[in-house]
Formats: sequence, structure tokens, C-alpha cells
Amino acid sequence: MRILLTGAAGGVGARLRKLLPAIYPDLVLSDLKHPDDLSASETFIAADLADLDQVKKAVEGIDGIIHLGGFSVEGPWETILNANIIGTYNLFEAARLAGVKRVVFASSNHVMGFHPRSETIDTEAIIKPDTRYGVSKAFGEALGALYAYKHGIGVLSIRIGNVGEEPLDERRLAIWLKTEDLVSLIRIGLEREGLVYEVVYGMSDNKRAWWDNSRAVALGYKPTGRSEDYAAAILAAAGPKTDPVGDAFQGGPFCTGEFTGDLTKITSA
Ligand code: 15L
Repeated sequence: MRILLTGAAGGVGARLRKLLPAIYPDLVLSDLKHPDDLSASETFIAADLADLDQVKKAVEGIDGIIHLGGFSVEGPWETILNANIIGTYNLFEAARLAGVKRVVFASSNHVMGFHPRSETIDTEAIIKPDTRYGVSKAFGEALGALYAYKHGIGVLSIRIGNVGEEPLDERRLAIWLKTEDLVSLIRIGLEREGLVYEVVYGMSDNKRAWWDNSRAVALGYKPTGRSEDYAAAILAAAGPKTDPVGDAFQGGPFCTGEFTGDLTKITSA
């Protein structure tokens, strides 16, 4: 399979560039600008996701896409609109035109950020985005379902928690995703026979999880990372809780930014 990785110059892209070539030797990288450390063995094509013609060129001859590209945190509406809304539309539209068979869409936990931490949610729970960024990821998931059912592209949306070598803090103990486990989920999206449209949570084997990831397990996911192995050290180093909004909800500080709501009302809803 010839695989396109968008967002290849970003943090998660950099981690995947180390692991994916062994699985998909015919890997094409794309981003706005080439990664600083691009090696001679890597194939790169620059593309602005907001420009359909550029995206069409990047997608030519591709069998499967891992779509990490776009803006990966909260930002001004114009930025989110261009990079994530128009950009993801262009990506799926270029994929349809080029006959791409599979798309793995890097969604985010921030689609569900305003679910309280006291709740365990599965992929049937209603969306409660915590940012314009989270809304754009919900839009991407919806586009994925449209292109899967209407145009026959197999699509997996992965609601990614936080990717890294280890969980960074108490919140990330619940949502940590080891890079190797992300690769396992990507392989399900690109390779699992008969896949139509699925949503899974991008997390490792996390004891403190707020998500029921049984759909991923049913699709063959066997996470290897265990965030609990890091819990004692993280909890010992944690300071006092000072963010009543962020500490109540799964999206953490993404919920707190620009918050002008009624905390009492939404925590008792
Ligand atoms: C995300 O969606 C971001 O892309 C990432 O930078 C992290 O901030 C992560 O969520 C998180 O929730 O920790």
C-alpha cells in the first residue's frame, strides 16, 4: 500500500515517521513545510490543506491516508476554519477523486471534552466539544462517515488522547496513548478487512480511563502501554488542583479557555 501521512512535520508525525516505514515502506509524507530533519530515504510533498489542487497532487496514486494534518490545539476561528474544516474537506474530497481506499482520521478527545470526569463514555455518547478545535474534529468525524457510507472509503476516526513516550500529568494518566499503540490503531484503520466507518478512542491500557474502548478491542486492538506504571511518580509530583472547570471535565484546560458558562449548572446537568 502507498500511504500518505499528512501533518508529518508535527509532534505526532515525527514519532510516526520513525515507526511507519518498517510497516509501510511506500510512505509519502506531507505538510505545509518539510520537516527540518527530512532524510534522503523519505519522500515528501508540500501541500497546504486549504488548497484543494495542492491536496489533489499529494493524494495522487495513494491507497491509504493517515490524516494528522491541520491545527492541533484551540485557535482563532479563521485558523481552525482553513486548516481543519476546509482542510479536512479537501482531504476527503481529494481522496474520493483519487480512488483512495482507506482514511485514518486523527480526531481528538476534545470532541468529547465537556463530558465530566465522573462519567465513562463509549463511542455512542453524544459529542460535547470543548473548543472550536474540538468542533472541527467532530466535523471531520462526520465527513468521515459521509465519505464512508456515500463513497465507499473505509474510514477510522481515532479520538486521540495524548501521544507520547509516557503520560505527562494526572489528566494524561487517563488519556495517554503510547506511539506504538497509535500505530496499532492506524493499522486497523488501513488494513482491517471490511471496515466501513468506525470511531475509537486513541488511548493505551489506562486504568484511570474515562472511555470505554470496547469498540477498538472488538476491532482487534491490543494496547501495550500501561499508564498506571507511571501513576505513583506523577501523583507524587502533582501540585494542588486550581482549575475548577478543567478539573471537572475530560478536556481539562481546553474546557477552561474562554469559559464564561455556569459551572454549577453544567456540573449538575
Ligand atoms: C489534543 O488534541 C492536542 O492535539 C494535543 O496537543 C494535546 O493537548 C491533547 O489533545 C490533550 O488533550 O492533552
